[in-house]
Amino acid sequence: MDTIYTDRHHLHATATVTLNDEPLPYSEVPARAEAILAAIRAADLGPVSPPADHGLAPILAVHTADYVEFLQTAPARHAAYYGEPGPVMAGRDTPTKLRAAQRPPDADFPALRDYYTFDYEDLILAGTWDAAYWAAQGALTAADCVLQGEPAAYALCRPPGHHASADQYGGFCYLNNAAIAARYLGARTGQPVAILDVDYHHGNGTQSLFYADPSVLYCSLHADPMVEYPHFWGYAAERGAGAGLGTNHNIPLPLHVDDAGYLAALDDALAVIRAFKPGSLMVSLGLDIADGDRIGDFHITPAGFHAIGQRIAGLRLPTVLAQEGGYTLEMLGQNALAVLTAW
Ligand code: Q9C
Ligand code: ZN
Repeated sequence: MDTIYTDRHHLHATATVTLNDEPLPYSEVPARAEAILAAIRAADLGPVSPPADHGLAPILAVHTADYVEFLQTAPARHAAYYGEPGPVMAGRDTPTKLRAAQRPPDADFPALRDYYTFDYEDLILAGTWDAAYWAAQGALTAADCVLQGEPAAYALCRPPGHHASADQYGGFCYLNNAAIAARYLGARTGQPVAILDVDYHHGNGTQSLFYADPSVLYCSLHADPMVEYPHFWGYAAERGAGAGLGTNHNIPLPLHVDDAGYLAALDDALAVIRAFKPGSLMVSLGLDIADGDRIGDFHITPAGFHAIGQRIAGLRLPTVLAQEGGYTLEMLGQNALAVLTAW
């Protein structure tokens, strides 16, 4: 299988960031992608290629122009407002959960910063835009591989994407790599696209982007939002809207689910995808469902990951996989390979 990877993700790294003179704890680190890359190379999974530049157009087919401009300029806006460089960190003085219809004025940088995020844990660093841009290009380049006839391709994306909506970042995500590639696949093939999201967390950004779109099915297995991030989305009752009613399918799972419980739910998801009759499949590949993950609380073993890969590959759809979460460095390579070697 082809892997698309660039080391430009290192531009988004919080290692030197401090908060009140303490290092900032942050699990979404460059070593995640390095660990997966090393395993892919050691196992000789297939060629590793850099992304091709598809420009801004496919990104702007998913994200609003004002949001993209904000991500590009946030560090400079921060410096101009505070008189010192970033990092840009959301504050807690604006009611962002009650999303205002009105974008704040440019002069009110703190309000603008909080307007474009739905949580308080992410940073925009000087290199965040470039890293996110190239992650999205990686997903698009993996999509090109399947458009050219490969059965599957893997985008080793960092930062991840599935929490990012049209105009908000959060949950370590800035540009929604999977959504960008899914919309591109749909446009290029003229056929419906299914997105299967196996990350531990519900992909609220992806859901929101395609909620009323009947041409894209979003189907997600994730920890019950009643007890897990992102808390406000991911319930089974969220089924789509308007012409897209019925093309959103959430399967919340209890904490501590094991291989058998997960695979039974996955079979339900795959039946929904088969019934939708997509022309291609986008997989949001979160490895934070692993037993022992630093953030996730599921218990999927390497054998479980391989079974997950085999069942998804059994759909026999042209498949693009984009890396999402997964936080215990020691396990990422083995678990990624367990999935990818199923093709
Ligand atoms: N105390 C992805 O996996 N933080 N994002 C949870 C834990 C948010 C995860 C808080 C986790 C976001 C792509
Ligand atoms: Zn996750």
